Amino acid sequence: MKKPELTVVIPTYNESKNIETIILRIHDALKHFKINEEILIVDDSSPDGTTAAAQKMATDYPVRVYVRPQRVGPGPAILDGIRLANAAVVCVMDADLSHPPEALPHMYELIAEGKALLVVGSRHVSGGGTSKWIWYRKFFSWGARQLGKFLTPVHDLTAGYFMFDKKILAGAEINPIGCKVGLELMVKGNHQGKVVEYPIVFVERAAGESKMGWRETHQYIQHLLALTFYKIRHPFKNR
Ligand SMILES: Nc1nc2c(ncn2[C@@H]2O[C@H](COP(=O)(O)OP(=O)(O)OP(=O)(O)O)[C@@H](O)[C@H]2O)c(=O)[nH]1
Ligand SMILES: [Mg+2]
Repeated sequence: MKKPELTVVIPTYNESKNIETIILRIHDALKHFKINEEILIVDDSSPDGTTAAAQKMATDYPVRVYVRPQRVGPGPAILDGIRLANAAVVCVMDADLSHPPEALPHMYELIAEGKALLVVGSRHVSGGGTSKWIWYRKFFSWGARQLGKFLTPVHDLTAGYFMFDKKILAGAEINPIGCKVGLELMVKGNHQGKVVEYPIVFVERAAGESKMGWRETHQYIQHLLALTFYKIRHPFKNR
């Protein structure tokens, strides 16, 4: 495999219904812009055959599959993916097609042209949005954003779709509580404020089941508290 310019890390658990489509859409979107990618699937031994479905795709597409022995949550899977990425630029996205792969070349361009070190696929800037969210989900999402305003100027701080130059990891202690690795990078990454929000429309998952619940909400609140203490100790970071 030629050295990739971009590694796309996808944590998976029971995503066999989505895996083929997400890989095809990522590859098509990037091929068009002649960007060499590596798609790194980090699967927690899903019982539904996600690993086998991803390995099958690896014969025809630049796919690597890393299998972890048991389910530990998307956060640790994403960190493993980042650690194993071969490219200098890394993107993290979900497998359930909520994050449009067609945004990838545009996000990559912002980094390649030196305009950003971290790009957030954002639902909360002009041109971005969410489809079909019921009112209480909108309310919780709004509440979560209000809690985090002190931490970062980024509007979509719970974004699960983000891309960064690995340089921002140098000397940064990336250790999120839960799955919000993007938020951890916004606050602790060495990006010197070079963060751009690229608008995306978040699409509801069509196949497979959501794995998010109260445990994740609880972890998110703990994570916000930990980052608040971090911010108090490092008030000038990325200013
Ligand atoms: N490796 C790994 N991946 C996971 C785990 N739990 C969830 N994921 C993956 O993490 C990504 C996000 O999970 P989702 O269930 O879509 O969470 P969500 O987007 O907050 O919730 P929905 O909007 O309801 O889909 C998906 O690609 C999941 O397959 C896990 O325990 N291990
Ligand atoms: Mg999802």
